[in-house]
Amino acid sequence: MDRVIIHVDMDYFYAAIEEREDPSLKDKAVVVCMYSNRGEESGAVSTSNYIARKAGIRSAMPCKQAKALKPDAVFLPVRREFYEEVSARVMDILRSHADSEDSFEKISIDEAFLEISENCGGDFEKAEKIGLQIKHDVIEHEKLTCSVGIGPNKLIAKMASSFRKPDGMTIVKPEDVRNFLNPMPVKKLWGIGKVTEEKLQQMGIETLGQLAVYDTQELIAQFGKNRGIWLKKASSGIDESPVTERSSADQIGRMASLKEDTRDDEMILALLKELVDDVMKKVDLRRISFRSVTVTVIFSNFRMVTKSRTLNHPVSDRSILQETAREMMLQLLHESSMNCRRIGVRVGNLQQNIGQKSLFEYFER
Ligand code: TTP
Ligand code: MG
Ligand code: MG
Repeated sequence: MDRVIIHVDMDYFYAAIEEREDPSLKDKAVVVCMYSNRGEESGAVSTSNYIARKAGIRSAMPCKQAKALKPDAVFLPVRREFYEEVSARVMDILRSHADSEDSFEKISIDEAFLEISENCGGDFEKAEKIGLQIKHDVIEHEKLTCSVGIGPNKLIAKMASSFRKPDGMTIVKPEDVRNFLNPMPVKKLWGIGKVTEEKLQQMGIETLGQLAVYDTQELIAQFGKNRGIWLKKASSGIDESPVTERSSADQIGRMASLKEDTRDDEMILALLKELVDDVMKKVDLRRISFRSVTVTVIFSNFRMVTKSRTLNHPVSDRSILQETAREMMLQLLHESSMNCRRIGVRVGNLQQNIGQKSLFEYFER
């Protein structure tokens, strides 16, 4: 029986909730802003509705810039806890369509994977009906729209859900995977960021079709073993990763105290780098990849704050860990002006690396 996976992503989630709560916002540009503790002038756009996007407003853009682009837009502050409640109810609806409790994986506040192989018996026509039912249920219970992607694995389902948005549904059958991926620019591959995109561009690789036929050994030489193999597999539409609820049990972390309580960012980042190096030593030793990164700060009054990020796919790359940890640490530090006492970094969602043997089993058939 073919695997059938659904990925659901809510449309302009925070802004859609705000629209639902206040019908007078309908037909207006709505921008939800994350204001920093330095006041309204220094916030970043969390998300915006599609009317605002037409004016060029994008997530992570400074709110000031958004205001300049669309002065008549309605600007609202993020109400994260409220959105979490809505998210929990949406997730319950989605979970109810999965094969079982274990066949469900929430990957962010507004998206999840569900395995429906058994529910549809591997039949993509039946899968389409389940997809429509999900959209119907979400509208009926939460008055929100979502976009649905259906495919033979998580990677394809994820890319399919963003293919038509908002309120879309895209079905990619196993036999259509190559046609779906081939014409796409490489940056559309789930898990490719700016750095990889630029490197691929320098190698003359623009589309996923080109990447899929590129020499594997050459990709490994350029990107390292794990990443090289991943690029080859993913661009060919292959992804065997299972749909599973995340467990936090397996983690590798390091914490340490600063020599003295301090707000010197350079000193804090230097210690963070040492901790990252220690964590990477263990990651290398155990030949594992990680998919989540968490940083922790304990301030001099013993208040503890943490920040986590889930990566698009497992990596065992020092520079990705270093960059991700550094970025989140700076975000945490900007949230308070108090001296820091202790900091920590940990990686989670661990999985064993693919060994040399399975590499050649896979590519020299
Ligand atoms: P997304 O699903 O990326 O975006 P979205 O739901 O707003 O819009 P789309 O229709 O394109 O899916 O993110 C979900 C929520 O996460 C989003 O509503 C707000 C929040 N978010 C941020 O706070 N900052 C960001 O940079 C992004 C991308 C999202
Ligand atoms: Mg969304
Ligand atoms: Mg999302």
